[in-house]
Parts: sequence; C-alpha cells; structure tokens
Amino acid sequence: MDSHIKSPPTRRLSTGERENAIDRTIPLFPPAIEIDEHNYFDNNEPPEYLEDMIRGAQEFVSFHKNDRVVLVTSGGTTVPLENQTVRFIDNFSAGTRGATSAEYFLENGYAVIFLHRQFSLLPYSRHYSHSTNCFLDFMDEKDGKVLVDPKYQEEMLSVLRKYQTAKEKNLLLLLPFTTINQYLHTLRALSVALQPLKSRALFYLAAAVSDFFVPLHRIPEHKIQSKAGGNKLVMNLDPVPKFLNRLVDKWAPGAMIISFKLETDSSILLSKAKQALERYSHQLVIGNLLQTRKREVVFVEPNAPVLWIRLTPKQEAAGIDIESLIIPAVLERHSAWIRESGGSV
Ligand code: 9Z3
Repeated sequence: MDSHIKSPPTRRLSTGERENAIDRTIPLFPPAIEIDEHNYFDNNEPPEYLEDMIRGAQEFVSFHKNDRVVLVTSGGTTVPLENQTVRFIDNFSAGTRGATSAEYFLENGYAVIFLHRQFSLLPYSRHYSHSTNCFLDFMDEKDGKVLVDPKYQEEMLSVLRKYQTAKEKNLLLLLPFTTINQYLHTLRALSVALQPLKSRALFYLAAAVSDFFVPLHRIPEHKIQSKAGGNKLVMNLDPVPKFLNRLVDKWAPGAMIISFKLETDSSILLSKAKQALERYSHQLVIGNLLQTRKREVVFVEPNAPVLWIRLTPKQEAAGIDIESLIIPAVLERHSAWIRESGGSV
C-alpha cells in the first residue's frame, strides 16, 4: 500500500494539504493472486447467512438454466471500524446505476441477480422509495380508502406491471450486502453458483467497492473510545485485494465480465479504464466520472475504438435514463460473446 501513497507528509495531515492525499495517477494495485485469495478469505470470515443465500442462488440458476442471467452489483460497500459496528466508512453510491440497469436487463429478457447494498435503490421501487416525495405523497384518500393519487396512476401502473411480471416469472433475485467483506464473500460464492450457465452468465459490476479496509484481526470488538490515543483517531487501512482477475480466470471462467471504472478527474479516466482492461483481461470496462455519470459513459474494450455513450440535452431534459442506451449496447456484446463461445444466442 505504501508504494501507492506519496512520500510521508512534511506537514501535519490536519492542514489538509492536497499533496498528502492518495495519488490517483499512479498505477493500480497489483491484481490478486491465489495466495492473496487464500489470505483474504481464510482470514476474513464469511457472513453467517452465506450458505442459505447461495442455496437460493443455485435454485434460481437452475430455474433459469436455459436463460441469460446477469449478476448486477449495486450500491456502496461499507468498511466497519468496529466489530460491534457503531462507525464505518461509506461512499456516495445510492445504487441508481445498478437498479436502473437491472430494469432494462429484465425488459430485455434477462433473469437478474441483484447483489445490492441493503436499503439502497431497488429495481422498480426506486421510482418511489428514495424520491424527494415521501411515498405517502403518491397516495390519496377517497371514501375512507387509500388510493394512488390520480396524477401518478398511469406511470405507477406501468411500473407495477413490470414489477409483477418480474416476480411472477421468478426473474429477479434480490440479495443484500452491507460490508466490503460480505460483498466479496458473496460475489465469489455467486460466481461459482453461476458457472453452469457458462457464457450465458453476465457480470455487471456497478457497485462502488471500497479500495481500503480494516482486516478482521485489526478490528476492535467494541466501540472505539474517544480518549484512546489522545484526540485523534488514526486509521490504518489495508488495500482491498483486487479480485477481478480471480473472477475472470477462476471464479467465473466462460462468463462475460463488465466492470465499471469511476474517477473524478477526467484527464485520467480513459487511461485508468484501459489499464483495468489490460490488467484483468475481461470483456468491457465502462468508465464514468462522478460528476457526469448520469449523462455519459465510455466503453473501453479489447480491439475496438473507445465508444462514448451520451444522452443528448433533449433526452436528459426528458428524463431518459442513460441505462436505456447502455443496456442495448451491452446486450449486443453479450450476444457476440455467447456466439464466439460456441453457444446459441
Ligand atoms: C460505478 O462506476 C457506478 O457507475 C457508480 C454509480 C458507482 C458511479 P450511482 O450508484 O453511481 O448510480 O450513484 N461503479 C464502479 C465503482 C468502482 O468501485 N469501481 C472500481 C474502481 O473504480 C473498480 S471495481 O476502481
């Protein structure tokens, strides 16, 4: 980790000097190798519920054994600072990309495993759950009965029908995580559960995954006391192993894998996305900037020019989701992947 941080600060960190921050222009952490996988998974316990969750996923996969199944990851992972967790590090992601993409995958005939941060946005309910309106604002009362306000009827009916179809056809499996550790254990176990689908399995990794964490052996059991170490809380975080190459080579061989690359500095987005593609040898990196993620993304893939997908100002003003443009482009590539892998589309 040290090699990824600039030289020790000459001034106190509390002055907030920018040069003391992590340098995002230097190369990525090395990808994880087998020993890193053992080290991580042997020393950071799986969540108690994992086996039940995996049984559910296996049933879902066998129900959809002839279908295309996408694993969408969504929302941010937390990094607990205490085992009995009072405090944790989090990130900004509300899960909009994941939840919206899941809807378009469902509309295009995919079965969706939605591995999401608990209480983040969910497909379909997202239209009402985290809006600036309270959900009660969508309601009305008539003759002592609660109804949907007439002005929301049409749209809500269309959302409701899509949601019910997904439920009736068993097309959507919702699996939650909260911490980075739960996320990693679940991702690995789900990848194995998806193996029977071969090239019909698609990984769409939109979750905002922590780069740093506190390993289990260093997490204090109880709430950190304010008097410990004087007035400052000094945190010592390890890098989260980069498991994408393990996913590509070992956990999900044959599946199509799409990762997202998030940056805030536009001058490094493309080079970082290209580096990720070279490093992990998967099929597609979708790059996006925090500031513009809802209106433009860039596809970086092997042997092809980069492709920007953008909403026009008119589409943006009309409230069109950029995911309605991303998913058809992903679908085309997944069809090609299945064909090239010798499967029938
Ligand atoms: C993304 O880049 C997603 O598109 C967003 C979606 C998190 C920006 P929202 O939830 O945001 O719709 O508000 N996800 C990937 C982020 C990530 O952690 N990528 C890693 C990295 O950039 C690689 S796996 O290093």
